[in-house]
Amino acid sequence: MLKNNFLGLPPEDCIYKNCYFCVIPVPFEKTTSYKKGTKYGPLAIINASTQVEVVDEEYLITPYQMEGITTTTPVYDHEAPNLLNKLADAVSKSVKDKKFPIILGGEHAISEGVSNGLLKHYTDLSVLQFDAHCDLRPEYEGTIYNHACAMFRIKDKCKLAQIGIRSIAEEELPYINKGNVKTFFIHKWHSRTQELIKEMLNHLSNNVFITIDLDGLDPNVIPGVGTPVPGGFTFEQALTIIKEVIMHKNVVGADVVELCPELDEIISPFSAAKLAHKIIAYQTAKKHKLSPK
Ligand SMILES: [Mn+2]
Repeated sequence: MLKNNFLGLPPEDCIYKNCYFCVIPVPFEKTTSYKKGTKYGPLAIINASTQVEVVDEEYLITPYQMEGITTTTPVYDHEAPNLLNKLADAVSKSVKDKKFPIILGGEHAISEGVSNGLLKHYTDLSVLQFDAHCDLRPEYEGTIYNHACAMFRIKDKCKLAQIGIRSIAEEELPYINKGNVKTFFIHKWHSRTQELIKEMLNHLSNNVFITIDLDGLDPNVIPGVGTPVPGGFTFEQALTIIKEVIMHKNVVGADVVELCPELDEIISPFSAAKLAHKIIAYQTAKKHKLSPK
């Protein structure tokens, strides 16, 4: 266990076997194309999480006391294929142990490992992707494991709803709104969050993995990302969408990736930590059939 766990909880409250939520740090960065530093993301989120209040303000609950939050040792390998296998095993183990895995990246390429781990347990898995970018390139800069390819192989294994999208490359065009992929460009949906949620829920199967590339949010909200693009979701929009998908589907895991703390040491890591804790709070509220206060 890390000395500094998620939320900075006393070690006796974070014993693996007693906890439902399992935070898995993955400080992997190999292919970042613009600003580097996502390998420092997990530690920055965990450090910032010690400043997040343990009470959820919407439900007036203390999730760690109700369900427990443990933080595992980081999953790491220098090579992408090995890293993806190790991460798939770690995620699969947490599901086998009846836990809810929350992975902290690291660059977006790690999400394939998360989905592979979940696919061992859920055949009808679908993916909700928050992102400015489609991440549908077959390969980029000489590797199929580039963060710009994060969703290319995932889409062949499960349904994919991409939201917040406002950056697309020519080679991604053939895959937009084809097969398993439903791409929600943000310019069409920015002022229609409820309709977006309805359409998105229609596309997703019951078991959902939420992958949050932090650049899906607006750079005014989270400036510390490797490849920022203006025009993203507000924090409130992101929370509304996450809450609705958790309440209407069986969300089975989540990741929060692409934080680049060197570009913003305070607001972005804190916002990422708060987002992760909101996922925990919504899951806890759903499990206990609670309504917002
Ligand atoms: Mn992105």
